[in-house]
Amino acid sequence: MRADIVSIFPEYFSPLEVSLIGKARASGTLDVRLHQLRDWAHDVHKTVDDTPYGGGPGMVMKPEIWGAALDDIAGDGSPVLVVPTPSGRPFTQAMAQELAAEPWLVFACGRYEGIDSRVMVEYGRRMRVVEVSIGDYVLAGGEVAVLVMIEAIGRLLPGVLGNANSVVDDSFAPGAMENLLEGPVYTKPPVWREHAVPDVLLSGHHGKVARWRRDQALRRTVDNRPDLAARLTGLDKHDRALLD
Ligand code: 6GU
Repeated sequence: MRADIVSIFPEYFSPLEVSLIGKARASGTLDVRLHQLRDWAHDVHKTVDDTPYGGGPGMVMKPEIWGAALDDIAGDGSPVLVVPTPSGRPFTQAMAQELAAEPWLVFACGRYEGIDSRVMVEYGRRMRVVEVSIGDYVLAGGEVAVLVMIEAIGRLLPGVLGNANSVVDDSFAPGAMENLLEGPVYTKPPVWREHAVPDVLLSGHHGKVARWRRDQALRRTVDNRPDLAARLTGLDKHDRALLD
């Protein structure tokens, strides 16, 4: 996958040099290209923003600068243009999976009050444009949201995770585990500061371990995410007893 990122703060993206994503880049699975938006601003102050029509607070990013940048980066190609914004569609595991199947993504990071809306209309004529929010809070710019999205997408690319961390068991992954949060995990020692690991995990009964883990996952989902618990399907009598 190729991922172009356009931002006035390309230095925000140094975390993409380390860990899983750093390795995916080194192996050629993921080709990240950073671009400084101001390189396409040609006035002496490299201005990228202006005051909003209709009045109001803040500044809006200028369409000509974004147009010049996106024309140069996309050329005659047809990437998916991802625009992080708190008013976008929610970023979910399903969206991460969809985007992971694309060969080329361009991330357009807005700052201030956002990018002039005509940019999304114009590029929507020649490529898929998706405005995406990573949650119900407001960040100062799209950079951190793009880090989140690239980490979620990058770990789904072929060969990035070993089989040991199969992505089919992920919380939120469409399938049998959909809408079920993962439960607690433990490692050695068996007792730490008087806290013992639950006996069942040391029992060697694989069936009992699986049942216990599922119960814990259900419990955690009900407690932490009642919205997800309400959408759980395929619950048996035992499960329902646990929810009441
Ligand atoms: Cl994608 N961008 C910004 N600026 N704020 C956000 C967001 C994105 N998602 C949630 N808050």
